[in-house]
Amino acid sequence: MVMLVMMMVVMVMIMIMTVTTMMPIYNRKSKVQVEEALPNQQTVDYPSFKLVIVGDGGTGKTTFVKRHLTGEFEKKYEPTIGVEVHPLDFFTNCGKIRFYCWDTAGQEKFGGLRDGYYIHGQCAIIMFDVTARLTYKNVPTWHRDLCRVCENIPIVLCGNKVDVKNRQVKAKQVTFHRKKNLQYYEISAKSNYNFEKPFLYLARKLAGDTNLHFVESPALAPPEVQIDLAAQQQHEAELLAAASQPLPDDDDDQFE
Ligand SMILES: Nc1nc2c(ncn2[C@@H]2O[C@H](COP(=O)(O)OP(=O)(O)OP(=O)(O)O)[C@@H](O)[C@H]2O)c(=O)[nH]1
Ligand SMILES: [Mg+2]
Repeated sequence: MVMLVMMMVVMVMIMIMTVTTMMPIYNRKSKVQVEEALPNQQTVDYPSFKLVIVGDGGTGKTTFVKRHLTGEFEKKYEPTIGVEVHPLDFFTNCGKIRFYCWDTAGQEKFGGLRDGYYIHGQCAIIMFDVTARLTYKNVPTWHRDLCRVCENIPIVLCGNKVDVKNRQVKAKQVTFHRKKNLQYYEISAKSNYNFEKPFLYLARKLAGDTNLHFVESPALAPPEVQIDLAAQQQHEAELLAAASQPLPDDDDDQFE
């Protein structure tokens, strides 16, 4: 009898351990992080993920995040100090999903914790500015630092400000994502161009469902500028054509 009870206890313990292990590990980590970062915010009962946004100062990270959140375009450049966490909700055919966007400081002097902000990151956006070459040149460093802390997370590379006519980084010159197996999108926070694409890509990866789609558009701030769609389509076509070309050996070093 005693043996039977003991066996039952062991079995129940094994069952509890199995269920706990099978719970989405991402969510558990995320909840702890959220509670630490946002002590006064309620956590939600639908899937939520920590999204780390990195990239040089001035590339448009804060502007991008705020399109969704406040409907306000930050015209004056105010460098982020440390990190700001913004919860962004999206509606998918599989239900609601929340990204806790950790909008980090790009400027070294305002970086503070830096690596500390990446811990338990579940997905990431690396942003550069197509009008400033140096910001693309620095992408490998952001990627390396991020991957040291967060191994094997889905990452999107975003080239922002494609609304600007005189861009310095041409679409076909962007090759880093191909080397590191990242997704790349050309975006313009100012015109809302491709705003949803990075989030959709990450949501699909995190859900493991390539058919996941958004069923409702998030409320966005009205576009500040109209993008020249014809010109942009040309850039996208060049990007596509470049993708079928062999990768240059060390173009990141040569890119000036
Ligand atoms: N033309 C254009 N300007 C943009 C766009 N996105 C952001 N900007 C401008 O770029 C400047 C920097 O934007 P921020 O969003 O503060 O940059 P950040 O990456 O958060 O900078 P740090 O907080 O220092 O890391 C601001 O003056 C924005 O108005 C865009 O899509 N197009
Ligand atoms: Mg910022």
